Amino acid sequence: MLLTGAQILIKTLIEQGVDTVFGYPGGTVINIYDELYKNSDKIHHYTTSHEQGASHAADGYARVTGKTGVVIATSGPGATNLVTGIANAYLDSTPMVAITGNVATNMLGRDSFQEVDISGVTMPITKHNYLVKDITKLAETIRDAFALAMEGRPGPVLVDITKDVQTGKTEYEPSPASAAGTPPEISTMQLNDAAQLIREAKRPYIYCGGGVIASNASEALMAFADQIDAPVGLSIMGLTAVPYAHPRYLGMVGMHGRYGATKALYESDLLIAVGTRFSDRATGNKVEFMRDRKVLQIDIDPAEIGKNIGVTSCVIGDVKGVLSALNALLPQLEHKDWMERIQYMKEHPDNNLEMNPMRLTPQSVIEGACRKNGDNVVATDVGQHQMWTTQYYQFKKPRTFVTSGGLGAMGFGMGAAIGASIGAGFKRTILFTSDGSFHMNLSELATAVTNKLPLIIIVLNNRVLGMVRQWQTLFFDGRYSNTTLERQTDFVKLAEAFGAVGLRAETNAEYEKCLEEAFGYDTPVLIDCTIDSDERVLPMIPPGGSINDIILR
Ligand SMILES: Cc1ncc(C[n+]2csc(CCOP(=O)(O)OP(=O)(O)O)c2C)c(N)n1
Repeated sequence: MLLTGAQILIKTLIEQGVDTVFGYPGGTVINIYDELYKNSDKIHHYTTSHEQGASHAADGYARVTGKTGVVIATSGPGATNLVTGIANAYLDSTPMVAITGNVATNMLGRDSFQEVDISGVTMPITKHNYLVKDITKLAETIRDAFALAMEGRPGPVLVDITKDVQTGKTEYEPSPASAAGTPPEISTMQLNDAAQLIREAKRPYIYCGGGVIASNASEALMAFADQIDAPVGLSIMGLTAVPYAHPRYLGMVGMHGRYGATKALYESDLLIAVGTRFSDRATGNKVEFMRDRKVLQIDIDPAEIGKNIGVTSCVIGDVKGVLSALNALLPQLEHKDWMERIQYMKEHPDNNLEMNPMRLTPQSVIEGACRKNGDNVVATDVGQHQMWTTQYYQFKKPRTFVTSGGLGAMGFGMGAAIGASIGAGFKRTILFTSDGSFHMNLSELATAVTNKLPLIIIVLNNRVLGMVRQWQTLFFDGRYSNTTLERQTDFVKLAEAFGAVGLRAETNAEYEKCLEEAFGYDTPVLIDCTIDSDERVLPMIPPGGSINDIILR
């Protein structure tokens, strides 16, 4: 079959099972968009307000579905607008294929109109990227890109396709979807060593990250925790791997983690790290973090072993496979005293937040929405509201929390919530955001309205860049440099201007009424919640600190 490059691209996307893409048109992808138009019964394209929003939407879609998210952008500014989304996917290990157009091959490298060397720009933030200059390589490149995005530790792959490749013609041979690469074989020696360490441990502690979710290993993890009789603390990316209500759940570890989760980690004698990369936000002072405990690291990515934390032992492999193998190898273990101590730490967290119950507090905002939302999807932006969500939202199922964990990109939320809602089958999705983050990509409200998405956007409006302000309060003697923006934006009117419903709450009673109303709509609703500018996220371990430095009040 003789087809154009643009036709081959769409055919190969359909081969890969892609039925949803996010993006924004432009001159160097106009041929691709023409083919999308002709194939709109097979692939639904969502046009966002900005390419950054499209890249975050592809990310949110991938996290909720477990499939690879796809985003398309034109050359030059379209491509560079994807960079934050690609970096975000890289740091949070989200499978993504980003497709960009570029100028014709004979115009490359000449500073042509809208030309940017996007493969060069994204080299450090992709698993791999391709510049396709030869049409005969196009189909196999797309297939490789999908295989690579999912293989081993997932991540983003970029394919930059020159204009002449899109318009040229070549033979196309259909092919089945790329097979998900077989995970590396698990070493029996490593398994035996790990089992030995676990048997010897008196106070084992499981610390799990996003790898557990990526590997769909939630059930295997809970079975493992039961079998070795250990509690589970989580990184931000690991949240949802264990339900909030599970007796072994301790919550998030680290700078803004739960007190009990971090304290118990420090009291453990064996830390079993599962699918996590030991981000500095989680570990704080690495010397203190390591003191007096052995570390067993389980990860599919060999490059992660010992990268941030020296380990006693490791097992390289798909997390689900490793946990099941360990379960088969180990007897039922019991750590009665340790688990009693854990229970005590969980029930006696010295972290009473000084929130005034007469006002609308972050806790009441998040818990109120949680009570209503059941087990639907939650997205956040970045800042204090993100951390309050990790603390108070009672997640029930994996793949229901979409947040910018590694990059911490303000502006992530709107795009991510859109992609997540679409991925979950147009399901109700709550976005917790704040005035700073929301200002960054609020134009995506238009996308949500156009597509009639059942989003509830809850703005924890403290009228400041809260998280930075909190640092200024604690470490800069209250010199609030540029965190009090004094913007006059009326979020209710703004929502209405975009065609969404806008509601406002200043008290708990008003908030309850707003929630009641919001859950009655199946189109976007924004609730502007007034909270105090000085609310803090506590506990907090200062950067580079340890449990000894924890701030509780
Ligand atoms: C794109 C981007 N720019 C700057 C920052 C640095 N930063 C981290 S948190 C924060 C404040 C966030 O303010 P807001 O969105 O209002 O949330 P709040 O902390 O008030 O809940 C800033 C500026 C960032 N994370 N991302």
